[in-house]
Amino acid sequence: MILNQVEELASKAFGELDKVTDAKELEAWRIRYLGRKSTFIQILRSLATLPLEERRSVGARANEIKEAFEAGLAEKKRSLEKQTIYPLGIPSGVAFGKSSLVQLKSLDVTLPGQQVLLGRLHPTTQILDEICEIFSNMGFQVVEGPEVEWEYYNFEALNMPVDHPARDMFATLWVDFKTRAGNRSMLLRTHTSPVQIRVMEKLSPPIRVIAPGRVFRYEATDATHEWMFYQVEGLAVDTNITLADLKGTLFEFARRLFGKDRKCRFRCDYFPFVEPGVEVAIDCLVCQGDGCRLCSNSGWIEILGAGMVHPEVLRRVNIDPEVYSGFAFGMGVERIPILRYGIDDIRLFYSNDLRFLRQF
Ligand code: FA5
Repeated sequence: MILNQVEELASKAFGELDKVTDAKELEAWRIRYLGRKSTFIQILRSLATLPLEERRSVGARANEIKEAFEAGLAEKKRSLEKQTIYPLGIPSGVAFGKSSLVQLKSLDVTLPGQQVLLGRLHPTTQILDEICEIFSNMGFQVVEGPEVEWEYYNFEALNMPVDHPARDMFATLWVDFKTRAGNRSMLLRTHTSPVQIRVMEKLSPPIRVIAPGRVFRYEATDATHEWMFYQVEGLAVDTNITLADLKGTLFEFARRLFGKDRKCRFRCDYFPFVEPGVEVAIDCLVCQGDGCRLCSNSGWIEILGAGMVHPEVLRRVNIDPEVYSGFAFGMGVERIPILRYGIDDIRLFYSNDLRFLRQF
């Protein structure tokens, strides 16, 4: 008799639980079936007065039903929470399915959104893009060469045979690699000039290229010297190319990059693969030419080496120096943002300090 009453109550309760649609209705259901004064709990309490046999069988079933009520209550609570409507916006960490979104009745669009942090290009990449654009607009084509290079391209083809003292200008990181072909050695290129040779081997004049890329030197670092840095090589070969073309090209480049007010200095320099050779420097922005740690108190920062391609270099790649002439330059890329923004140490570029990198 009591057992029938309990079963009827249970099927009624589960039917009602299915129809519950919000937290308020759920609480009312809990009080109706699990509250202290509810019929079901009263029945549970009255079991104590039943004879032992009946108490055992009815008691076991009634406890099963009570556990099922509690599990159903918890499950319903969870499913209602997933569909909660947030009148003041969606708190962070709450994931919404499509159906839940449809149920959103109001959303406060005036609340501040979550900030999305964007990555940015490294300052070196930014300046490389700018340099390439300036030279592209002057009619230069952008090419690339390998970072691990043959000794031949890095030195010999550039007029620096073994034991040439000028090799000391380029402290070299050698790659321990012997080829089956014999004794040819490899190295991490010390400058981008080997790309000149690779280009002239493949193309015939007129040639106008720039070659950006990383270079490596086995040397101590300081405020203006890194062991790994970027260079942009430039090469133009044609009939009647003169030093005036080199000067005009580089002055125009400096004007476009730094503005017309920056001073630009041309001085003689020596590189075995050009004749004559020059060095170009820009007045130091940190001290405005007065002298500081960055410019080693000279007031100038050297940004590139350049010159007229040596006839011997042209001959080696089967370009007749009696017919053609050319100019070449190689600039240090990091020195440019150093000058433009007054950065006082090149080592900041590759030390991965976000406080520095985020400023660009
Ligand atoms: C060269 O590397 C020559 N290949 C340049 C050249 C090309 C001359 C074509 C003639 C014709 P140099 O070692 O001076 O030259 O380097 C060129 C530029 O790279 C320098 O002016 C400087 O801006 C930059 N540079 C040189 N060494 C370092 C270094 N350790 N760290 C950062 N930048 C450097």
